[in-house]
Amino acid sequence: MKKQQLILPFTVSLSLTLLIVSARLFPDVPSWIPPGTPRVGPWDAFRNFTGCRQGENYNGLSNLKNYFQHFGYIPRSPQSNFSDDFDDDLQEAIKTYQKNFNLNVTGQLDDMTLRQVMLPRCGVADIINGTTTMNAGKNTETTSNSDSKLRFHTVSHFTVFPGQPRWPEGKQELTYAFFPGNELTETVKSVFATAFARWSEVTTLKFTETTLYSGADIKIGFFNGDHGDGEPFDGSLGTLAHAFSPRNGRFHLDAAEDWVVSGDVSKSTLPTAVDLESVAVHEIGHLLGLGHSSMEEAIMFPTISSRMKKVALAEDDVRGIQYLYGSNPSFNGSTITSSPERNTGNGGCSLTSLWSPWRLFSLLTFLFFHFLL
Ligand code: TQI
Ligand code: ZN
Ligand code: ZN
Repeated sequence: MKKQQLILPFTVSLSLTLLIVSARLFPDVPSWIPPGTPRVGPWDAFRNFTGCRQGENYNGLSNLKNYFQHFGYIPRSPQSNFSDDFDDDLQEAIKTYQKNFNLNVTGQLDDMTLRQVMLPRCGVADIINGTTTMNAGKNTETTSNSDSKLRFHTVSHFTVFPGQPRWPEGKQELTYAFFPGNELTETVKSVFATAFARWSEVTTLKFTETTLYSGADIKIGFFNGDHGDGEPFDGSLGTLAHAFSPRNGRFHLDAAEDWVVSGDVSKSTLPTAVDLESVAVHEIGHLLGLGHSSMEEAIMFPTISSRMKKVALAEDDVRGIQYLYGSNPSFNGSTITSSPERNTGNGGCSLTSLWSPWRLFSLLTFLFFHFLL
């Protein structure tokens, strides 16, 4: 029942959107975003702040402070109107940001820093309640590598949750189950199985599906909006999914996304298409105890674009999961590449920052048919 309610209008409007797109507008994606075209992001104006100096005042600098506040680098305060002064708070924010993104920690608005700022990114803050999920919260020397000789050669970028929660050591086998109300097809379930296999390949963990939802270690479900855990979903894009740290096991996906289950997501005509396996691999990392990584290739890096597929674990993800659970004796590292399967499809749209007429159009078409049917 529920499945039909959810999926039918969805597929109908989806296919109509696709039809309209190919009939009235453009045959496929590359024709409207030519390869190599620099995409104009909402934060492009920040380019003008290159070289700004501390202690001086620059028109519009408060917008940059808002950006840093949004992502957790400047604490929220009751008086929220920022000045255009390059003050100490801003400099501290820049330094922490530079640490998190592996930039030279200069506290200056240099070219590389502003380039990073202007990139599309995940809408979720890097620092929540004063705790950074990335580099800056830790001391590179005391990271995971116990072998002191290796310290300077293998700087790890992965993170774990505070207190290093993980699944019990004696428990090699974790069960997962799908929320029965979703009535997912075998094809959808197999995407999760593949995603789990990517992590079990490199550790001694095993994942098996069980039909007993209430008794499963990991509970997977697609939900809309407010679904009772205090972390409501927000419709298309924005938050795509969330998973809790061990040993909670809840793995929720936003039912309102245009999930791509199979096929080439980069060829999708929908700018809002999101690759299910890519998100599943990332969320499973959280379920197992990994936080975000500051290494761009990593599955646990906190940015992914729509119409992008990124499913292969990077070395950093492997180091992270093996730090928590040890390695799989039969894993020889051969499947790990330092440039994992990533597909930017030259037009990967930002999750949070694309308000093109195109997106508006498809959104409206979607809503139109959604309510019509
Ligand atoms: N969901 C966030 C995420 O999974 C939720 C989140 C933020 C979170 N911080 C967390 C979950 C810490 C657990 C622990 O990162 S999301 C990406 C990414 C999202 C984001 O919908 O924004 C992916 C889901 F990292 F690429 F941006 C999947 Cl892959
Ligand atoms: Zn939830
Ligand atoms: Zn994440």
